Amino acid sequence: MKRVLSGVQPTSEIHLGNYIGAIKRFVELQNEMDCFFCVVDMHSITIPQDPKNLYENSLKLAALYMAVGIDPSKATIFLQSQVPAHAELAWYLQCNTYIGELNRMTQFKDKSQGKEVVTTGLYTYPVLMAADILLYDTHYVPVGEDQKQHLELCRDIAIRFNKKFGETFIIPEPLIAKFGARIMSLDDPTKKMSKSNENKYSKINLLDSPSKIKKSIMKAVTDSESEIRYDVKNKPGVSNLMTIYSVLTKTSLEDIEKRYEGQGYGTFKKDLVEIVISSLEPIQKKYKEIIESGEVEKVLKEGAEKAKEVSHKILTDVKKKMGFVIF
Ligand code: AQP
Repeated sequence: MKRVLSGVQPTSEIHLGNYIGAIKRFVELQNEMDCFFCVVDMHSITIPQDPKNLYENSLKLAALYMAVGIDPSKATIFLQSQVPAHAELAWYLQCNTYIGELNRMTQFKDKSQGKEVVTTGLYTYPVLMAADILLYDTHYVPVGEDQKQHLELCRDIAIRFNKKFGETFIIPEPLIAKFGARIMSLDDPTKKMSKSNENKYSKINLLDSPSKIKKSIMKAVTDSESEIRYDVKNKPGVSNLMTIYSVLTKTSLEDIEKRYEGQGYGTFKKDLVEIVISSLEPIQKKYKEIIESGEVEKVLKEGAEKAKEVSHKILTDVKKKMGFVIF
């Protein structure tokens, strides 16, 4: 059976971009493949985190994984920091990664820009991500479009390692959706919807209240026309809202265009508000039940055991190939 691994950072609330670009697809994949879904808490400390928030957000994200429909009896859910092999393999891989490669990472350039101090963790983050993936003999990695470059680096590192030390790693393939892999910010549709955007109306979080959802969508930047037409270049705001509409209702873009022909943005936005609220309502209800049940920690403990077992085999192989003494 082919294996899938992916992760989300527990940096703050999980938004619709994370959901449509990645997490929603995790649920579909769990029925077809052997899936490992990780809360990548170690990645999140590449930028400063308040310890209390990190703790709470990590458990919240695990509960959200389950609330969207990831079933712990089908897929392994775990915390990255509970499996020390991630950090260990990251070091071995760092010693096989070049500074020039990391210098080319656009996410590092974006996230470090204008900062007075930048940690080495932010710089080497893509190598830790490569370790996360390679540690599980992963075939497929479902991610949003923004992770494409990191996935390419992961593949380059794996190919180089295999050439140098002999066949060790499976070369993973990214699974990037043809549609919805880059949900844009509601306040600026030329930028991706992002956790770090300080404008709370730039995004819709999965646990947002109906009134916050309504306000965010009604305030969403569109254009000076009134036509509901999918045209990313000339109408990025409307096209982004249409993408969300289309993914959540499984309606084609052509059908949306027909449905709203001759109607203004107001009607379209009002309908979208209802669609988003009703799509998130069952997730929010399930989330509440999961939190109240107290089952999250049990799921994470069992997940970590399974993840340790699988990763230990690959890590041992890596160490042997590199010449480390193993008793
Ligand atoms: N806007 C997006 N559209 C589609 N997919 C997205 N992803 C992130 N933003 C979008 C995908 O969600 C998964 C988890 O993301 P993450 O938390 O690991 O990474 P991130 O890029 O740091 O998330 P944010 O929200 O964009 O945070 P900041 O503000 O730090 O930049 C990944 O598969 C990602 O591709």
